[in-house]
Amino acid sequence: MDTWAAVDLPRLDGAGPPLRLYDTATAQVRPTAPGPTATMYVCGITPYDATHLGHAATYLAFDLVNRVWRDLGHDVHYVQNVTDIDDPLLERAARDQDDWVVLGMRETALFREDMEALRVLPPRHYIGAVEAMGEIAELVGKLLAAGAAYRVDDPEYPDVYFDVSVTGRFGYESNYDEATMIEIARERGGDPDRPGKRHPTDPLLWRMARPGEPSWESNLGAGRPGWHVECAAIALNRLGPQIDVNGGGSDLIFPHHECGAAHAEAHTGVHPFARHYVHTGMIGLDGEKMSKSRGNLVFVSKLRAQDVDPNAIRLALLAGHYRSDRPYTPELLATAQERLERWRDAVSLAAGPPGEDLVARLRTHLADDLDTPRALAAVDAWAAEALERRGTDAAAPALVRTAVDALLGVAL
Ligand code: 5CA
Ligand code: ZN
Repeated sequence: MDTWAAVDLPRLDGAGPPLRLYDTATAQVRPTAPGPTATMYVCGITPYDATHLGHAATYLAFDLVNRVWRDLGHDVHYVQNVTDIDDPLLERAARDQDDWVVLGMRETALFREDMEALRVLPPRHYIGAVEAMGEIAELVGKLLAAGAAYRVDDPEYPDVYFDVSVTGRFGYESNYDEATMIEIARERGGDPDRPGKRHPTDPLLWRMARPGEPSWESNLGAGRPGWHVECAAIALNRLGPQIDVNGGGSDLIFPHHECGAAHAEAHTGVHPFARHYVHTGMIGLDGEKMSKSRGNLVFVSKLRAQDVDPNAIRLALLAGHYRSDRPYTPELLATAQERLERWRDAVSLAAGPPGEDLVARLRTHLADDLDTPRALAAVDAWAAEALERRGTDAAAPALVRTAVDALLGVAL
């Protein structure tokens, strides 16, 4: 698929400390240690509805990972998928008497526009499940051949499942016990009670064609893939057997990232698949997680249509720490708009307090598990001093404008 347009990324002199991120698997904030090319796979949208502020917050967090790594001089190989065939898409299309292909294309196009407006650096590869169908089926075939997968004993629909016991490590990513895994799998699209499975948490790899459902021909028989193997195949084939960051919202910790990691590791023998499993908190509205299925959504595109500056949306979502579940409120956006104006006023002055110290603080705070609340507070402090005319450094406003652009992605 086409990715979205590149965003201008200015260079800053010098460098900050290495990026440290919280890793779900080891439950620790640990330094990332990428080579010259850092590799990141972030799960993309299921395009049955428009981008809401929860999605945006998640992609903004990984955009900061991208920006901090680039500021440290790494090249970043970033891959994202689009789950353009899955049950939720088919259900929504049926409900609205829409064509699932058209629905997926329309919402993906809108997502790209939203990401571009939010100044999110595009992934190098933006891959739909449908276009990756051949490679997904191939990975399923290899897992079957290796004995890591099996067919359920169902004469009508001999679907293919992954055997979670093969790696001997299932559960290492989420750290959930089996009862918890079963419970969560049931809530999030799994089928722990299906007869014929070896373990309740074994995830679907290939669903044989059902009447009235889209399907693709393959060596496995006509059908369509399970969800986790889609991401495992797309990531492995572009980024290799081990990646620096595997990312998504906290609702992907289990089963999605646990299963994706198990698929990859069963295939390659390389552990861990990701050096860091990084998860963002959920954005809520009126006390509930913002989600397509609940319908309590604030869409990025609606805010844009109301002429809200996307830089203010960025600041609103970066005002909280990426790992905390946090509510969205109209006040959050109003505060962000005021902050944006203050920052713009400050960088428009002829002089300000020296900017080098602020650049160092921004780098330090972001390197510390993306501490955006403190990073924003540091810019606030510089802007307040500048607006009180307490600085005489004529180069400072331009330097701060560049740093806020490069590191926070906010155009002043
Ligand atoms: N296509 C799959 C991943 S392969 C999927 O989860 N799609 S999604 O459209 O449901 O979500 C896209 C991303 O947004 C995921 O990382 C998900 O964890 C994140 N997300 C969904 N709702 C929220 C929310 N309320 N707050 C923060 N992030 C969210
Ligand atoms: Zn995914």
